[in-house]
Amino acid sequence: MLIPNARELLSERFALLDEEFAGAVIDGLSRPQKSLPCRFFYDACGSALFEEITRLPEYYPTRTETAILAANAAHMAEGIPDGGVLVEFGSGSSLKTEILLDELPHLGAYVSIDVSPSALADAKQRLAARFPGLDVRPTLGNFVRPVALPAEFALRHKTGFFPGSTIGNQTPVEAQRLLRNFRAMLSPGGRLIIGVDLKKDVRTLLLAYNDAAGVTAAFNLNLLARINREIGPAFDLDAFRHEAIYNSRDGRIEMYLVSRKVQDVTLLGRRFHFADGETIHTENSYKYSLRQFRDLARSADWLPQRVWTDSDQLFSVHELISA
Ligand code: AVJ
Repeated sequence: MLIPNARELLSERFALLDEEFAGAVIDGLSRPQKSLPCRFFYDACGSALFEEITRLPEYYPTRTETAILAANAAHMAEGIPDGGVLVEFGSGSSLKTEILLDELPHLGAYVSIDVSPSALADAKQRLAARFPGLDVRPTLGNFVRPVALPAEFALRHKTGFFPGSTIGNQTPVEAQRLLRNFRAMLSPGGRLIIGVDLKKDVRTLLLAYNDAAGVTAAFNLNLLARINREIGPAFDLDAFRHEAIYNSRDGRIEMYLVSRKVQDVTLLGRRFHFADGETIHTENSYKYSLRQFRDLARSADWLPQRVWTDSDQLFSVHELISA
């Protein structure tokens, strides 16, 4: 007998809803350890909450990386030849990119890759005003899959830019695959400037993901709010709480939504049972030592070159070249 999977059922019966999101939610909630993919954090509401996180006193990564870029942009730009192409994976608002672009008056083109058409359009407009003459090529795509670059850039020298420690959301195996994809997209030759959050004292890490103002909690709970908005009213947000712990064995922050009571949640005609204290795993954020990340890069056929950090060794920006 043929049993259609959740995705097939959903796409036939609920043609109007975002089947990728709904399918992933049903899949994730059906597992013994319930989980939801962290890429779904970033709807309009979640993106605004993340912007707020980046300005929190406890959340050191964004301001530290921005300072590292500002202090070293001229050196980072050294490896980009005149007429070269800068390719950013998950470019969002392209704010950090401006720091590099300031040092690249002879850049051939800037290819911004993002899943959000509105973010791509807004960034292009702002960059066009600030860098007249810059050739901006917004490209719609998800960086976890290889994205086709404009054919005319096939033989041009390409430098990838992947700031924000977004690589930290991937398991080491996934991160290795992603780095290999980047290498293929940037060939022949190719260079990558990548931001990576560093291992550090557990207290600093925990505070960054358990802020006093509760913005990270709101960001995490927005996943349930988004399900309610886009798939159907299912979750009582007051019946779940945010939790972030540090798993020192795997070197990662883990975020969860914890059920505050025994409850059943019904979504698209399916019932999901929650025990009191049962968790939905929503995000991993891996932290690397300099050495660990350089080893990971080598395992993906990159050659680690320079690395820039802040004086407190909170965050790192690595320069890799294709092996
Ligand atoms: C955007 C993946 C780098 O892991 O620190 C911030 C996301 N989650 N607070 C991170 C996030 C909770 C962030 N990254």
